[in-house]
Amino acid sequence: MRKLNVAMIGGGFMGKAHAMAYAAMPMFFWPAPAIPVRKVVVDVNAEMAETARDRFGFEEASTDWRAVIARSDIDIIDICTPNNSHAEIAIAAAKAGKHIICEKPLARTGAESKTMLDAVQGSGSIHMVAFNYRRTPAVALAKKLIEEGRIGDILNFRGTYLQDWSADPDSPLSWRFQKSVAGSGTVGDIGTHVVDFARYLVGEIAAVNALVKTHIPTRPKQSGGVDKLGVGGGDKNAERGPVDVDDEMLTMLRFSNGAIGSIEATRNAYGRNNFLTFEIHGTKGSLAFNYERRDELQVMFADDVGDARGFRTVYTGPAHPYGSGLWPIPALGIGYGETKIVECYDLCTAIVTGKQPSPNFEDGYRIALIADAILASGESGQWVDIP
Ligand code: SOE
Repeated sequence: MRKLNVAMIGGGFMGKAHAMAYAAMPMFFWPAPAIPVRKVVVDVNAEMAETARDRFGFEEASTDWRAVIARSDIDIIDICTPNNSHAEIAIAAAKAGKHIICEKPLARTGAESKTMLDAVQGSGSIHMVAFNYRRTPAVALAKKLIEEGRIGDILNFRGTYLQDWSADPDSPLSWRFQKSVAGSGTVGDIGTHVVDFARYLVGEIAAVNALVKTHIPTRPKQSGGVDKLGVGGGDKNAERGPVDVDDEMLTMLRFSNGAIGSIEATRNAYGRNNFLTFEIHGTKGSLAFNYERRDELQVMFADDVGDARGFRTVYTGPAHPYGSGLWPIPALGIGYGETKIVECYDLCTAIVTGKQPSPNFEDGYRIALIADAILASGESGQWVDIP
């Protein structure tokens, strides 16, 4: 069976999820499209790189991503670093003809994302951007039902991504609050996951009209090399630094196919943890999903008989997308880790078949343009067309 040597750049929170997927993917999907080999992990200093090697099961550790990209034995460059380094690493990887998976959002802006798209075009690289939530079987099932016409023509998409890890004004100044590193706040970090759902399930977004707000203008600075998220993560008495990104967004959407919709995203919604949802209304029925109950898809068909009309709960399992590789009966449950295992399966399948996966850098670029338009509309108060 073909082996694919992986070099993972960044051994933090996302590195953990990706490393687990490399190890577990062939355990779930067998025969696997290929066996990913955890070859080398790169981190910012030798201690962190060695720790990541021991913890995540890589053969080697390095602090020099350029030298790793130059190696002829590496097939996949996996970018798990903060947003400001995605472009430089991806462009170097594309020049070296490597396959690339890049954490989301693709980059800080549409213009920066375009440099990455230009680099992969014609390079022979397979490229993927890691919007993993569309790999939840219930979300893929929604896509299948829509494609089969089971809810008719889509009229409306209503999406949310609500979290509360930054609701406390004394929670630490993660890089996610710094424009130079992150590009934007909720818009890029979590709003883009919902934009990915909207494009995947409904179609291209033509225009947005948004409200964008920063509620908490300063936060305590962090010390140490490891980024801290949320309550209890830092020293609330530390010197405070500026937050120069948004922490809440709300936008109306116009889709190219005539549907309309909305997206709300915030990391300051006390009581909401990973409340990533959509509700979709079509001419023949409706679908609703909530990631906090990610095994379930709520489905309503308008032609159900009168006294049984209403949403039904479909628990995903072997009969549903990716189900044959996951667990043998419905409702055993999938988690965040399984979405990454499915993502890894789709990446390896793309590499062995030579067909670009989705979402790829083209999708990442389109999503970045939509994020730019949301921010511009938040500034101007006007509808903004997506170029
Ligand atoms: C923080 O909001 C975060 O870690 C996001 O960056 C991820 O994309 C999301 O999956 C979980 O929350």
